[in-house]
Amino acid sequence: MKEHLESCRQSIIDGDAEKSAELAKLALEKGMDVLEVIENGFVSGIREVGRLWEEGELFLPELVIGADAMKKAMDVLQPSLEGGKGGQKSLGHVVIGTIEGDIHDIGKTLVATMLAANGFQVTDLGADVPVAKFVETAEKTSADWIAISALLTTTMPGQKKVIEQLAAKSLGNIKVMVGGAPCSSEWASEIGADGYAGDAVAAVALAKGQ
Ligand code: B12
Repeated sequence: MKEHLESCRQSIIDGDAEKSAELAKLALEKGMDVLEVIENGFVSGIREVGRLWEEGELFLPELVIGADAMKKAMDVLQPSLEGGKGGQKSLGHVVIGTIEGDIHDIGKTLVATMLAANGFQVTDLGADVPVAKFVETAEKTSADWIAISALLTTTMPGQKKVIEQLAAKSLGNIKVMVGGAPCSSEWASEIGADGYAGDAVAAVALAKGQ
């Protein structure tokens, strides 16, 4: 198990998409815990890529190649996370997306998948989503939650703008959760969000009110 996780991590650092997809398939065949493979294998790899890039040891094209390898592995694993949502009564409706100016969508998609797998109806608006689009969609669909991802310090203020637009339209009943690497519970309180979660499992617990 440990060795496999280490190989998964390394395939992302190496930017080897063929290998990462193959290791993801192998993990499924071996019946490994998919969430553990994602978090302690592939996610650990992409975070290391980010760290190496920040330290100037990798260049932007290598960051892009690492992200591509990550996506290929997620494409293989995501369907098995989706199991179990059929037939369940919806626990609520969540409108999710990555805020405008920000194209990071790996974590957001993982959160969306986990919410859907745990019985929420999810409308995924994708990445680089305008503030007004979050508000309009949530209003139209009578959503319970808006979940906003931001991975850049420069795009985090967009999360606050969504909350301000909701208040301006008297839609304060729609709850807002925020997340993404630079976010925190302090940030959530500062902007008046209803919650912050650091990973996809915590996001599900938050939406369930746990
Ligand atoms: C992969 C990656 C990319 C890929 C993105 C590919 C894609 N389609 O997503 C590419 C190469 C395109 C990219 C581009 C850029 N990137 Co980038 N990128 C990353 C990297 C390495 C990993 C992000 C990732 O996917 N992590 C894996 C996922 C699973 O984790 P996660 O996103 O954190 O999500 C989890 C939690 O945060 C949480 N979560 C996430 N969203 C939400 C939402 C809600 C509501 C909740 C509750 C929870 C939640 O749950 C998730 C699952 O556990 C990070 C480094 C890092 N440590 O985050 C840098 C990083 C985010 N990037 C960075 C930068 C600067 C950029 C660029 C500006 C680089 C450039 N000069 O062009 C561009 C920005 C482009 C843009 N306009 O958005 C910086 C940001 C610095 C900052 N403080 O603002 C980072 C931190 C790298 C660094 N260490 O400097 N990047």
